[in-house]
Amino acid sequence: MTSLNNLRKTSLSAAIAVSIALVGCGGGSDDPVVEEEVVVVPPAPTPVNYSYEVKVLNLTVAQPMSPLAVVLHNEGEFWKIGEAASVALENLAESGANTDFLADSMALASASGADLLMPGATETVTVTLVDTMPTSFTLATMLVNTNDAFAGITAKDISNLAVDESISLLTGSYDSGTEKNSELSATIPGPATGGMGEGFNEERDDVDVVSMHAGVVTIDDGLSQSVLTEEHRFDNPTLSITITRVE
Ligand SMILES: [Ca+2]
Ligand SMILES: [Ca+2]
Repeated sequence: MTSLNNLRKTSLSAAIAVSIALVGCGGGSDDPVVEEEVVVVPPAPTPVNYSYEVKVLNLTVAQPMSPLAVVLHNEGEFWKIGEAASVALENLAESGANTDFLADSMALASASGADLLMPGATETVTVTLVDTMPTSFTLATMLVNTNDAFAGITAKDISNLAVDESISLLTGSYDSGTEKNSELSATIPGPATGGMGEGFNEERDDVDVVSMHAGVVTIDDGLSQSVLTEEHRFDNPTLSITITRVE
């Protein structure tokens, strides 16, 4: 019994020694070596949102705008005056479809308007980029009672925009240069033709460079083939845009 008691005491002493080593970081040469791997799991970083509310007012008399295409990016321009439009821009400017434009490889985040933006109407679109601060802002929309006119702005610098700060601007309109401005009923997809005119086609029968739009002629100014009237003119700025950083 005595030896058994001694063994128990010895075991108890060893157990105490282990506890000391663990708790007190004893490290004496007689202590048993106890290595415990401590895995430190850092807390997941909180995602940082860079979020922008984009408020757009259609300033025209009778030019509904196709669903807004809003893009945050860090490089490039989505069009350049004097250079050919991308196919995605051609599609947007001729038919109003924005899917390919929003999916451009330069886009880091994008958002679409819900529907047509009617004359005099306002829509707010929110677009958010996570963990990367965007430097550039692009917005495009088709004037749907035209052959291939679009309005918007590309590569607007928003890098200095702090939370709760806004940028307001007016934009004019561009001709994508991809469809002749015939103003024929068969070529205009908007309500001026009851939506019966053609949208996108692959042909480029215009000058094939983007320019500021010279405006429509209309039947009221003597273009007898035109399905458009004086109310479809857009000689003034066509969009009022306010970009507010909200996060
Ligand atoms: Ca054109
Ligand atoms: Ca075309």
